[in-house]
Amino acid sequence: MAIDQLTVPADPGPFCFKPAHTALVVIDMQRDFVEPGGFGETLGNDVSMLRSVIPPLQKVLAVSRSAGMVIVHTREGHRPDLSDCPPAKLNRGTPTLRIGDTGPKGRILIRGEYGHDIIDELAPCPGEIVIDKPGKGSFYATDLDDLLAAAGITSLVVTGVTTEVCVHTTVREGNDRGYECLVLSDCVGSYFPEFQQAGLAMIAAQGGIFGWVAPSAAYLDALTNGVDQQ
Ligand code: TIU
Repeated sequence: MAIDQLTVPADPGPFCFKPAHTALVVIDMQRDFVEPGGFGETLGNDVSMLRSVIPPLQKVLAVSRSAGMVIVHTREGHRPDLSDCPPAKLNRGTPTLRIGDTGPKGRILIRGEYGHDIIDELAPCPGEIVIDKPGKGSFYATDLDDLLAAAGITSLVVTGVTTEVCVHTTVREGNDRGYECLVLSDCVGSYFPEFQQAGLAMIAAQGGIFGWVAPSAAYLDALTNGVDQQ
């Protein structure tokens, strides 16, 4: 019998979800953000800050796959001719290398380059959805909403990097589109510890203004031991 509804103890209250109608979303776990020589490092960040999410995320991916859930991976990046990169993004800040420049892992944040792809530890399996997005949010200028609707998805379990940038933007976009979003606190990472803390607090504040927050252990416990509540 298929599991109907499960409950995860979460902040600000229980998160109820049906695995058959829930997608695990893994945001931008690309070499460009979590390995040296990529976009994240060119912005002046210590990319080792993000690596703690990899082991718990591997476990979450494995158990979610076993449960037969829809899996979505996203990648932030641009066409080789930069036609989808607005000047406002291209010229922002004072990075050591700009988007499109050649770094040790290929052209920074460009589709098809080694640095743009997802890290080996979290590589997508055949049949999983991979969304290439030009912005911070996973819905802007992508067909994610259409794909989720076609799959009957109403809830999202959100993971990846970075908490206050692409994770937040995606959760806000998803929440506005009517998806119930659970963010797994140890499976999202920031280059800034204070933003990690504040970013998670902002999601669950005001009765869950954008969604719910829980550690991955609570989600995994529900998926593996959860009582079917029909
Ligand atoms: N710089 C930063 O924190 N994040 C991004 O630019 N993109 C994502 O969050 N993926």
